Amino acid sequence: MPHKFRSYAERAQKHPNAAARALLETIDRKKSNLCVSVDVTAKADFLNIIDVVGPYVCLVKTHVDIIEDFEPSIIATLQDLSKKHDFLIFEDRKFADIGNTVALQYASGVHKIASWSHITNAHPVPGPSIITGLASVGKPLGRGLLLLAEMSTKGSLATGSYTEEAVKMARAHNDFVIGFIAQRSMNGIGKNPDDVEDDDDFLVLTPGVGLDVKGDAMGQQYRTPEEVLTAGCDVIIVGRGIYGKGADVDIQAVQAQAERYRAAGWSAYEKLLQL
Ligand code: 5FU
Repeated sequence: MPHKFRSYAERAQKHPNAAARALLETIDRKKSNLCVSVDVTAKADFLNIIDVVGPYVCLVKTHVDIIEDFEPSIIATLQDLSKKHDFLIFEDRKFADIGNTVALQYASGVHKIASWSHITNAHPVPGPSIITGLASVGKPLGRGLLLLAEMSTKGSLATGSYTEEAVKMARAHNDFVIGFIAQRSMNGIGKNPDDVEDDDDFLVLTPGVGLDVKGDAMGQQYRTPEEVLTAGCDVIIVGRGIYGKGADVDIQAVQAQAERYRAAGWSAYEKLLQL
């Protein structure tokens, strides 16, 4: 691939999308390419974990629909924590319906995702209308969208021409689509390799990251931060590797793991910068 490795700071200066710029600037400022995925079901655990990992992350990823005792004040507190610790918010909603429906799901209902989530994501399976639908809500608010071009799970169907079509859809809507959930760089995919005229600058956020285990019992597959960064990904997404697997959250261990993954992600990036 003809693309030269560029620093987060350099990319931040040139990126046309406000949400992408904000994320790249945050990564550079905090020296963290770590996104923590906070997949816990109790409000207290959710907010305690975010308060503890906040200093170590550029982004907090949520699945708000799994919180048992959800109430709108959780969002206000999440926004306060985002300001206190200087991170952005990514609701991992994985929209997958027709444009009209996803626009309603994004703006309305109990969660009103568009009003607080800087970044969200969608499956490209319905075709470009899913982007148009979400953009009608998100673009005026300065939000950014990621397409799921690949997944981390064993046997994922998002491969080959599906991935390539996702990249083409993103390229055609790069005022709102800032990048992908994927397992490697998506820049240049589906283009003539000699065509360096209009370089892509898609962000790649990558789940399936773990330092201690290679997978779980339900098809998840893990790679190390170094493997992921070397494959051209920009942000490592870590869930259970940081907040643990037991019913009780050990908040000191969570803090230690967040710092461990931040350091691993950042040293992998620094190695690439020096090549
Ligand atoms: F799109 C994807 C994907 O391909 N794999 C994922 O694991 C999303 N995820 C999410 O990342 C998943 O929904 C979890 O929220 C998180 C990974 O959590 P883990 O505990 O690190 O496995």
